[in-house]
Amino acid sequence: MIWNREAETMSREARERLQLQRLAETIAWAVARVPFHRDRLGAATVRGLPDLVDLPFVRKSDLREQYPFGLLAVDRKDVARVHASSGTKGKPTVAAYTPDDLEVWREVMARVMTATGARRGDLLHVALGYGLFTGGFGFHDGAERIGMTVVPVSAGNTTRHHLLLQDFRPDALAATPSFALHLAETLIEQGGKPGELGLRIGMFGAEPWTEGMREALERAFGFRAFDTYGLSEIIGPGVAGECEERAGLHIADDHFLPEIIDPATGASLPPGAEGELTLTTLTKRAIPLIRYRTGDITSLTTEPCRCGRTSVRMARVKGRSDDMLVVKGVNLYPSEVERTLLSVEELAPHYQLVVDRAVTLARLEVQVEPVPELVARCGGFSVEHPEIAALRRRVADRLQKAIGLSVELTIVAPRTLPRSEGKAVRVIERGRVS
Ligand code: DLL
Repeated sequence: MIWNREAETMSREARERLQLQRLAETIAWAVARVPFHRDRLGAATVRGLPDLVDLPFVRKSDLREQYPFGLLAVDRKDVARVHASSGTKGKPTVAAYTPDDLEVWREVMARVMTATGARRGDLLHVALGYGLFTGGFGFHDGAERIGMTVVPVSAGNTTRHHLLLQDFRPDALAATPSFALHLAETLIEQGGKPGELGLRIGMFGAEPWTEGMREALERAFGFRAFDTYGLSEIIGPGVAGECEERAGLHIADDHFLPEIIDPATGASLPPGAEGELTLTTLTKRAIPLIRYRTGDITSLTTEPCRCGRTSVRMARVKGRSDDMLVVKGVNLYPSEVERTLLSVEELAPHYQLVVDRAVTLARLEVQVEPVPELVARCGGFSVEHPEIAALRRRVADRLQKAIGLSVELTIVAPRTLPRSEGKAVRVIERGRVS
């Protein structure tokens, strides 16, 4: 099913015409109302989409400098809702919405959710946080737009989730991949069976995850899992999402214009090349953003999708450019380690990277838990047990081949690594001098 056939299947030419018209409107709107944009864009004229590359970027630091309302292009009184990022790395970045912006958000979320096979009457269990975080409200509003029955459980309180999942028997679950895994694991410990909850669809996002994680989630719950992408600065979840072909995420590019740039030089990169995703809002009125550098590493494709949607698609996000680790001169994203770990049957999908910066050349330790079946077979957990010791050597070897770096691999006892209730923290830095 396609939610908005006209918008989602329009021809390339019609789409580009619409994008150009909306881009010109957005620039005019921003320049007329926001000193920050006026100073930077001045009399910029965009005659064609390729002219976009001549415009300056907006960075997260610009948003912080304009905190809280410096980038508003409407009167504060015309803002219907405010969200914000968690602000773990400084002041939060503020997202604001006019009533029309909220309409756009509902529309793009309705598209993303319909693309997963969700439909009117399906019951959706929302296990994403409600509050300043956009996850809970984004899925909630989109589901109501489709006519789904929404259960707004929010994140945290695992026992409450178990009860409601078992009693309400939802058709779909929206969560971060790491929290969903935690829900499955704890439910099994309580004697429950996640695979028998009757869930058909899992909608995931808000953090990087791999195909291996998708398989682990699908094995545990017996549903099909879909990737949803978004960020609060642009709108929240709903910027892009997978359809049932699961061959990349369809970007709602009639509302958000994507580009890929080289994160080091800022140069524009062609379809297929991996780089940093940069987005321009085409319909946002409260805080329009032109060439916003998301920090997310991915690639784009304009190849047609079998589902019939004609939008540009983006690959799964590999990670944020600022989450990239440089260990002994090798660039590494946590998701690359995840990919290798999750291809090993005896390992559980619970891992953590510990980077020790106290030593001159950063050292990387990968900590990972074994599956409970292995521990049971070994008669309890011991790193010295021959099976666990052999597993350690085998995985260290595989990692070395996959990422080109010899890492210290530690197999830790089951349930020792922290579990996530929202976005998982995959990297722990030790000895960082700030
Ligand atoms: O995480 C919005 C969201 C909520 C998306 C629920 C999907 C589902 P922020 O808190 O502003 O917004 O964080 C945005 O999270 O720049 C990416 O680095 C990361 N991210 C979001 N979705 C994905 C994904 C929400 N599907 C930041 N894969 C983004 C990988 C993702 N990373």
